[in-house]
Amino acid sequence: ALRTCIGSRIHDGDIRLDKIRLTDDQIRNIGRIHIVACGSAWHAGIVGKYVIEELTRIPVEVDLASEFRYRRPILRRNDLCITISQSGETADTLAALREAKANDVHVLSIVNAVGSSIARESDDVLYTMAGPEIAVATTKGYSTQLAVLYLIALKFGEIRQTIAPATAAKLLTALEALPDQLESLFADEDALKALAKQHADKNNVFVIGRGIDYGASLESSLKLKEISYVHSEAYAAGELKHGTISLIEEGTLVVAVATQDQLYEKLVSNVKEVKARGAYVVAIVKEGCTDVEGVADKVFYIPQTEDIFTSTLTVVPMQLFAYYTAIERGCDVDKPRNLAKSVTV
Ligand code: F1P
Repeated sequence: ALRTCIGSRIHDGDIRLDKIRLTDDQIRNIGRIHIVACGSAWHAGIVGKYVIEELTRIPVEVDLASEFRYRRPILRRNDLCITISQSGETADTLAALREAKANDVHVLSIVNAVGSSIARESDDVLYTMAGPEIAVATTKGYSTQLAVLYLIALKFGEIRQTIAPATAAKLLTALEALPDQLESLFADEDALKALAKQHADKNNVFVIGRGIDYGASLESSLKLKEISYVHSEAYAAGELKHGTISLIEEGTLVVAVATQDQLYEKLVSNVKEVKARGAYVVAIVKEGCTDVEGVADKVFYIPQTEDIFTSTLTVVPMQLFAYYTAIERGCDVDKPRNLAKSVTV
């Protein structure tokens, strides 16, 4: 799915965002972007905020659709609203879209279901092309939503000249490498299965990260809740000392995501803090960051990529971990309790 989503949009080094109606002038004049979504799509939006702000310098707000629609958001004509929805039928996201349109704001939607309500009512649609057989708990839907957000950020960055051509070319190459890199992560499947078996009785899991890694932590944590019914919380690692650290005790499982070069050392200090309180720490880092081996109990490596694209890779070990934890705990991963494929009311 990721290969189709990315590959079909890049031709000879140029990104084709299908036939979006936003003109280059409109893109240059965007004042603010509002990303609005629910669940995993909202988590994709949080990562998207970091990437879009980094590459385009457009300020981005990310809202839960269920909050946005009721809070009289401040919307201006040169703003852009990006809604994200796999099903294209989520009631709150649809209502948020209508709120944006009622304020004359252009709506660009990232949707999987062709012809869905959100797709039909949006000014522009970019399809994720993840296929019709989507699971209730999103996995490839999330990866492809991220990919479309990266493509938007790169394209807008080129148009607004906030990224140099050489940087854009380097990022494009990294983007095109992601599908193969994602596939390579399945080499760790057995190790993740064993880890899930070892920790299947844990009822509290914390996932910590900084920056983009915090965004990926939110999605990783949600997968554990959705399919394995394990209470799990994601925290921006810098928040630990503001109270959360009290929850860490002997044997608490903490997953530390540390893929951002500039934040890596800080995250390693956080790992030391939770280790000192007895946590069992699983670290997810980029290849080559081997010094964490002496600090964490278990380390998983993701291939080298640009810092802004790591979330595509870091969630995969956590999705597999959630999957095997669910199986160990006897949960039906295909029919998570109380969860609907699309929330239309
Ligand atoms: C949003 C969402 C999904 C979740 C579940 C319930 O759906 O929260 O992320 O996995 O299916 O709905 P959508 O707007 O992306 O279709």
